[in-house]
Amino acid sequence: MKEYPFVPYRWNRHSRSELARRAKEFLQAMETRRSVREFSSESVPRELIEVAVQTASTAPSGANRQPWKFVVVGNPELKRKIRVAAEAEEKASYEQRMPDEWLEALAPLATDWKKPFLETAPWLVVAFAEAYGVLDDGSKQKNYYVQESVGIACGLFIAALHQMGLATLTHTPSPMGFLSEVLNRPKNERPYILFPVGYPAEGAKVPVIEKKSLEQVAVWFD
Ligand code: IYR
Repeated sequence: MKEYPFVPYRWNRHSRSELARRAKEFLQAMETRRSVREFSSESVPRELIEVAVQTASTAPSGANRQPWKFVVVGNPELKRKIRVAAEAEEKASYEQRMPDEWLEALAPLATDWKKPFLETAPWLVVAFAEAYGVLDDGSKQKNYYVQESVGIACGLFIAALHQMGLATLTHTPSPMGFLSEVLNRPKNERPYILFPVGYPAEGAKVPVIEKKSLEQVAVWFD
């Protein structure tokens, strides 16, 4: 059997009080995050998006395959193309495909098929999931737990953006196949989530909605 190298795991031990302080500090920071649908057109340095993608890419993944690709679009013509294609799909969804039950569920968010943020936000970051890997010789390599892995990476991406003070939205135009075409992605990559990224617009509003309480989301056997 081949032996693979291991190194000691480096981590910091904190006192009980410091653990509690850090835990609450992070919770409080994340509690202020909201999905934003009104963006400022103010530019955002590319380096900040790079850091967010690097943070996302620290995510654990099945067999460490890191089956994600973050396609970052700042080009105005490409953003317009994406908006036009997304709105065409969304119009058909809202007006024909989504059942009443779904439309009612979305009512508190006041969303509709119009997606101006796809042009206003300085960056669109499209996360793609690699259904399988492609090796240098062109052969396919199996990936594992792709949905879970990319979901975790996207969660870290959202947290990174929020932590640095930028806003985003987990936008999932449906169906998303047009993103593969517009962005010229290979067959093994499937569009997963489209994130507009930028500063919130001056006076941006968000719907009044609530997160479930700890009691609602946790079950204990201690
Ligand atoms: N993709 C549509 C509809 C939509 C669906 C869900 I579920 C949401 O939480 C929000 C919107 C849109 O982006 O408008």
